[in-house]
Amino acid sequence: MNCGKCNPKNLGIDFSMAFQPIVAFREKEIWGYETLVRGVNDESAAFILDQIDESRIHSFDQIIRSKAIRLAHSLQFDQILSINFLPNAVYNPENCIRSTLAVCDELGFEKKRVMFEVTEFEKINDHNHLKNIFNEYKKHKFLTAIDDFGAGYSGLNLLAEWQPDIIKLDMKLIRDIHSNKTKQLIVKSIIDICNDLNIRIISEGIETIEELSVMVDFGVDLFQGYYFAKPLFENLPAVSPKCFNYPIHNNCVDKNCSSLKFAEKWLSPDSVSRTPAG
Ligand SMILES: [Ca+2]
Repeated sequence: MNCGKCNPKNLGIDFSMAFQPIVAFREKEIWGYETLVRGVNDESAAFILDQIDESRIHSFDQIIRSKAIRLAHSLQFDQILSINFLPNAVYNPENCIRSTLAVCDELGFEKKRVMFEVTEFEKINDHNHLKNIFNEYKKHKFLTAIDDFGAGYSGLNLLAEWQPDIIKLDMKLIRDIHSNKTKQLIVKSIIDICNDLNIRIISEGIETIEELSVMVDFGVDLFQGYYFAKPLFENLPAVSPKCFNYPIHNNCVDKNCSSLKFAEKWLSPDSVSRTPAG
């Protein structure tokens, strides 16, 4: 049944995808890949998104999903595939998921490996609409995530009404967190809430070992960011095994430094015996 809102065959714009790894730090392995929209010649996401007006948003959202799943299938990885979706592009949650289900069925792509990240949720006034979409996804065993958590105004309101599987902490909260006590307190509180609600956290935008070590010290295990790998066009970026080495603060004199505490933990007998990622 087509509600008439989308016509994926006539989008009129071609685009592709880049992949960025999400790592499980303690396990020293790649947990999943987020797909990011790119032009067919690796132009930025903005280059494509600027061409998507209101009339094409429904079709665009449909194509993103099937394109991401088809590309992931051709790259033959078996981790999580994370897809950004536009809640305002979903007209009817039940109908709009059908082509995604069809692609999964056609390729034998397990639904539990697909995670949907909701973007721009601060612009969504209709939380009921989003809850309906998420409920529909959960029904089909897809994973759900709130993206950029902490960046908007409605994150906590949304969380009070609906709990996803994953929260992706916004990179602005992570940037220089090692030298910003206020950010540490805010992030720690969010982590405590998520622990109580049984929600896993992905810390986005990790760029330095100092940022990483604070977040590891806070008990976070899933990470994404340039520290590990930049997105790669139509391919899977490698993550250097060096990224999983414990951080050393050569010049640090602070005995309570989170990096030092982390290093001690990291050197405990059961953590050093793990196999590094290839
Ligand atoms: Ca995202």
